[in-house]
Amino acid sequence: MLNALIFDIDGTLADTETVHRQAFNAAFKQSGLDWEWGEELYTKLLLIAGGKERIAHYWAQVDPNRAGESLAKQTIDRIHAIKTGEYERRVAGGQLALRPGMLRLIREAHAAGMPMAIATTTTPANVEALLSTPLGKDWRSYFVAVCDASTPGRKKPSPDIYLAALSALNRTAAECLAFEDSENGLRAATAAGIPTLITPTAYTAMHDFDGALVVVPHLGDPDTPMAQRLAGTDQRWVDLAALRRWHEGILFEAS
Ligand code: XBP
Ligand code: MG
Repeated sequence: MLNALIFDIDGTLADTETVHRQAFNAAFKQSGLDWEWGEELYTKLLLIAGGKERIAHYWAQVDPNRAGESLAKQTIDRIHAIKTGEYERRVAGGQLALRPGMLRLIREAHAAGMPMAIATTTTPANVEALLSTPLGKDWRSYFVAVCDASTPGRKKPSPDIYLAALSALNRTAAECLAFEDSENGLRAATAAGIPTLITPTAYTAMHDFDGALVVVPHLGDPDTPMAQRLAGTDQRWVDLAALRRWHEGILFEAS
């Protein structure tokens, strides 16, 4: 029986990666670096979870000698702090809307007393900046736990962040449903044993989602319906009842 929902942030609750990419490029420029991450390169770099890890990976590719120096970690931390400030500035005040259906579902689940948690690789300040307008300044009250880059453990595709969320929720993996956008996220959630719903973005549409419980383009809303309808209904958006049906194994009908 479905007893908790666990949400990824980047690419899932909101299509954030273009803004992240813009923030990285602004930080590189402010740091006097001639690095520029275009969409094609960033799509590849997104396979590395974590902004600091992504910078380290790229630096090792373009300048392995300097990337290996003892002060490299301090340099990366400095660049990433600038990047986080640039990201916060770009999403603050609701500048970046949540993806279709996410706000509606979170409110429905909250009203129904369905426990929820967040399991993200991203920096805590980014979650605050993204959610404090659509969910309000007390956005944390919607979630039993917010597991993020400050949570001990390895980053996705390791299951660590989802195991931390399960522990905070005090739920078994089988009682939960995870929402993800990427192959790394799917691997992390399924390695923790959690059935997973995938809503891809342009950055992850080409990923392998084998093993997902269901893949939908987005959760839809009455005014932004999905192209498909839900099995046995004329409804074209995902609500708690649909999630319960999928979780019990009544699969999605695409038409
Ligand atoms: C996606 C990530 C993050 C973001 C950038 O996180 O891998 O690294 O791309 O944010 P999610 P930071 O698990 O929410 O999909 O620079 O703060 O890491
Ligand atoms: Mg994601």
